[in-house]
Amino acid sequence: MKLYYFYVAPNPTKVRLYLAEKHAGGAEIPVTPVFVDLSKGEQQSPEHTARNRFQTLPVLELDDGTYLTESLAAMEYLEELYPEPALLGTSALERAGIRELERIADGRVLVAMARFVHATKSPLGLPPSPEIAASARSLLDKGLAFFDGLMSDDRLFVAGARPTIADCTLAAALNFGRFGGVETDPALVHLVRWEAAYRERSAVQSVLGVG
Ligand SMILES: N[C@@H](CCC(=O)N[C@@H](CS)C(=O)NCC(=O)O)C(=O)O
Repeated sequence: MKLYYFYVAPNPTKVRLYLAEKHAGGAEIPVTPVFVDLSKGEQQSPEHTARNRFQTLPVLELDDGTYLTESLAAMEYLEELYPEPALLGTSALERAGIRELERIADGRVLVAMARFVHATKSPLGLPPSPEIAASARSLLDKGLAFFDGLMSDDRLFVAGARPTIADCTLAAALNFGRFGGVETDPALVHLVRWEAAYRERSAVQSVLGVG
């Protein structure tokens, strides 16, 4: 398999974090990373458009030539093939809860963060938009406050005692924010504590420490 990715970009980063966590837990998933330079517009090339008509990253190319073009679909596919260590829970209820947290991290933090960064200091050169920035910031602040409250019980990871895909998505989002000049409000002490501890993990550093 191949994973088409770009450093920092949050959607490929969440899949790379997922793969690093699986690898650290002993899963040998044969995925070759392939760099696509978003800063040069390579996602719009005919080669990449043939992989993904929406011209985005990540893309997971399977050995039979199938392309998976949504980060969550890619992680769920790999989880079904390589269930250990479980990053998506083991019981139906646990899986539902983890999926719910991942979707909240994606919709209310990652997407909001991406909109905010692209409306203020776009690494892709998009024009600034104070209106988009204001609405994205409002959504983002609510999402961040949610996770701060969730983690006020001093849990180690977003969904409890073990890392899951929800950590991958939330960490990828905050990492992109840091890259775009968005620091997490220090008043969100539980979120700040979780992120600092999560970024200390060697699996995480192997992804976030590069680029
Ligand atoms: N829903 C998609 C979103 C993919 C996406 O928007 N990727 C961004 C990078 S984080 C991208 O490739 N942007 C390039 C562009 O829009 O030109 C997923 O979860 O994979």
